[in-house]
Amino acid sequence: MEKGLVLKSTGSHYKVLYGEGIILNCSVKGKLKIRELKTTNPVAVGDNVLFDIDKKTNSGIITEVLARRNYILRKASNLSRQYQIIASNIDQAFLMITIILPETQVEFIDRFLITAEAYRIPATIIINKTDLYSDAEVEKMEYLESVYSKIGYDCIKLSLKDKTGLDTIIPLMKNRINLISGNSGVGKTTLLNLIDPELNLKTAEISDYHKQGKHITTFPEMHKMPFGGFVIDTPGIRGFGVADMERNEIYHFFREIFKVSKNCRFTNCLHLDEPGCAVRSAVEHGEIDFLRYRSYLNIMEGDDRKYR
Ligand SMILES: Nc1nc2c(ncn2[C@@H]2O[C@H](COP(=O)(O)OP(=O)(O)OP(=O)(O)O)[C@@H](O)[C@H]2O)c(=O)[nH]1
Ligand SMILES: [Mg+2]
Ligand SMILES: [Zn+2]
Repeated sequence: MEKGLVLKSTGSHYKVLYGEGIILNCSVKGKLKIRELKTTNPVAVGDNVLFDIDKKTNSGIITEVLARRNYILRKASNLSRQYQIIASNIDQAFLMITIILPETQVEFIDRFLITAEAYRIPATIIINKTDLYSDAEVEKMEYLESVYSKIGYDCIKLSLKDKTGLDTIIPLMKNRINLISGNSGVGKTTLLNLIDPELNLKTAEISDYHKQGKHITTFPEMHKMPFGGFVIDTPGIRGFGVADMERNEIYHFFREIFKVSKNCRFTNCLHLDEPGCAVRSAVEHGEIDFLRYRSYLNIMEGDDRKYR
């Protein structure tokens, strides 16, 4: 029996790294030791697994997934209670956003951040394609930067075209397991190719007509970095169905809302229209940003059909 790290999962086949950098194709046969969580993918990128080597076919058979330190989940579909694990055992999550081409929605950012917050994964925002922005777009970028840095999320500005900002990101990624997420077309894979040109991963221009990415990366995949550590490139997602969260705990993961909520009149206040709500009053006084509060209301409404 060997122990390895899952680099890629297509749902039926897995790429596993073990020993002194050997990569082996693996599959799952028979019954896997099942965990408590109901997921559509029992083996995810980032999992540590035990496997047997089949000498005849030179492939592996995964027999057990070792306990996960953490994971990032999405709802598999609107109706089901099933979850999909995007990746596990992550040290740090980067959310790559763009102001235009494509335009990242604030609510998408917040859905990602609260998911990371719920699983205690430190999150950093990367704002890419700064070379494209007009004055108005720079203003919007700076607004978002001020909103998120005020509540404690680092924002790094990047232009992969001009190759500026990389020197800030690389030291943060060094010797860690990093996840990069974001809408299709923001430049996630382009970043990996710039860090390590030998990867030579597929990228594509965004569509002229829809101004959206073309969903080029189709499976999450972990890549070893030349400076030490790993980066998990993920398929662009349209949105994030908030997974595995009770309605009355959603506000716990909006840092600034949670902080102020201690002053609400009722301890079970949901910050909707209760009297004596300190959160609403902070929004009215501009201490909590209205866009963040709006994301909170939308998530509470539970309409996440457009966020998958
Ligand atoms: N102008 C400009 N274009 C960029 C920049 N970064 C990436 N691009 C372009 O954006 C397009 C999409 O980049 P990808 O790296 O394929 O995007 P992705 O996020 O991996 O997209 P998916 O795999 O579909 O999720 C490519 O044509 C890149 O060349 C940038 O900083 N400036
Ligand atoms: Mg990609
Ligand atoms: Zn309240």
